[in-house]
Amino acid sequence: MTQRFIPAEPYKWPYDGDLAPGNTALVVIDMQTDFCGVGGYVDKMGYDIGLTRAPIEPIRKALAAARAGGFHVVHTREGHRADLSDLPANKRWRSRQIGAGIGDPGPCGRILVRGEPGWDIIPELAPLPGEPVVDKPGKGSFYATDLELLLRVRGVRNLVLTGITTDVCVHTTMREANDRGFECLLLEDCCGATDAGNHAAAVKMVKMQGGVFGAVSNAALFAAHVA
Ligand code: C5J
Repeated sequence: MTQRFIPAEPYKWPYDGDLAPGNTALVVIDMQTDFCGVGGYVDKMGYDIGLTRAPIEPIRKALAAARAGGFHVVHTREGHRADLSDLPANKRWRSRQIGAGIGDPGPCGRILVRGEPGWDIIPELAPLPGEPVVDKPGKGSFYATDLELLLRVRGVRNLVLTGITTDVCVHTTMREANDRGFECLLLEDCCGATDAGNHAAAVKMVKMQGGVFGAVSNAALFAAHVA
C-alpha cells in the first residue's frame, strides 16, 4: 500500500496512511433548511443562521473534490415521522420552550418533519443520484439508522465529517463513529454551530488526548490531497 495522508491536527490523517476512494466517505450532516435557512428551526429559535450557513461554500468545495476523486459521499437528515411517533416527548417539550416546537407549523412547514420543505437538504448541497441519504430521528447518525451497514457493505473505514451543527449532530456522529472503530477527520470550516464559542470548543475537543475522536483539517487541505 502506498501511504497517503491529509495534513491535519494533531496527526496527519488517516493514522496509518490507508486513504483511498474505496475506503473513505465524505459525510455531510443535516445541511437542511431547518438548520440553515430563513424561517427554519434554527432561525425560529432566534440563532444566527449566518453561523450555520458559513460552511456551505467550504462543503461545496470538499464535495466537488470527493466526487471528482471517486470517494463515497453520504448525506444525513434529521427529522421525524409525520405522526411524530418517533419523537420523544422530552425533545418536543424542550423545543417548545424555545419557541420552535418540533412538529409544529412554521414558515417552512412543520418543523423537522420528514417531507416538509424545511426538512429538505438545501439546493446548493443537493445529493447526487446514487449518494445515500440517511434519515435519522436523533442527533447521532448511527442511532436508529442503517448508516453503519451502508458503510460496512461499501468497505468504508475512514470518515470525513462535515455539516451542522459542530457541537451537536456532527460531534455526536463523530463520537459514535469513533467508538465503532472508524478513523475520523473533521473539516473545521465545513462545520458550523449556533454559537461560535461552541464551534471552537467542539473542534478543540477532538484534538485532545492525541486526537481523542480523530483529527481536524479543512476543505482546502482535503481538496488538495484527494484530487
Ligand atoms: C441540532 C443538529 N442541533 N443537526 N441538530 O438540533 O445538530
